Amino acid sequence: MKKNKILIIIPTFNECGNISILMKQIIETVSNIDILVIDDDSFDGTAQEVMAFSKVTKTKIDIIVRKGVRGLGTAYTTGFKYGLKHQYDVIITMDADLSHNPDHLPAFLDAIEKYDIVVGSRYIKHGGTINWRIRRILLSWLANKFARFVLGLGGHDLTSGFRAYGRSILETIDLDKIKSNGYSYLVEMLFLTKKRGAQITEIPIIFVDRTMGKSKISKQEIYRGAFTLLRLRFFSHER
Ligand SMILES: Nc1nc2c(ncn2[C@@H]2O[C@H](COP(=O)(O)OP(=O)(O)OP(=O)(O)O)[C@@H](O)[C@H]2O)c(=O)[nH]1
Ligand SMILES: [Mg+2]
Repeated sequence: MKKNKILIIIPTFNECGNISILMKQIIETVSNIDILVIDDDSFDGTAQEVMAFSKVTKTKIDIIVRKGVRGLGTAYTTGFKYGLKHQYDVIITMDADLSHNPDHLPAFLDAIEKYDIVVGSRYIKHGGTINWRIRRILLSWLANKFARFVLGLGGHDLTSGFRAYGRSILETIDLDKIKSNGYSYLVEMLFLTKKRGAQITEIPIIFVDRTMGKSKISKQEIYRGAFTLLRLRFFSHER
């Protein structure tokens, strides 16, 4: 069966300079997709940019502006709930900062026909990163090693946010019970879905480090992420 109702969700915080470029590239690459932006009340005009863009395109673009909350994890949850409620078959997540190239989307759509989750991986053959600072390479490498070691997960790029999810696997998860709210959310998602027997595959992506806008990853977030994985390993009832 062809999975044909597709939603791309894009969490944003101050991505005014990037978001329209990304949406334009997406629309030029794949047809019959809808877009949902989850913006945490950016102060650089991201939401206004999205609304203005949505008026000049035929593609269905929706935006949820969350006030008084911040966090990548709960932004994803908001997006997944929207996707399930509106009967999408496939939900794709992408970063707004042009790190995730829409040219890869057709490969995601192919693979999601056969798998529950498709993860865009920088660390398999034909995958890679462009322009990465050494600190980010090290951090990403360490985060992956740590996640694999602590949780025993397979896969090579457990923190990649470029993914496609089939609706049925998302339906098995109680999204409100996901406790991570930073980058460890992505690892927790794989951990929980794996426990439910998800068929997960990786496809290669070339990740381009952001050139516009600011990074949102903080030291505090890194420590919290590591702690979250340990909590999942030792205190989760899901084991
Ligand atoms: N809604 C929402 N989106 C967020 C939040 N934090 C980050 N994002 C978005 O999530 C995506 C990934 O965040 P990035 O800052 O690019 O994180 P990263 O790729 O690990 O780090 P850099 O590329 O180095 O900046 C981007 O689209 C951000 O705008 C947040 O608190 N709320
Ligand atoms: Mg980024």
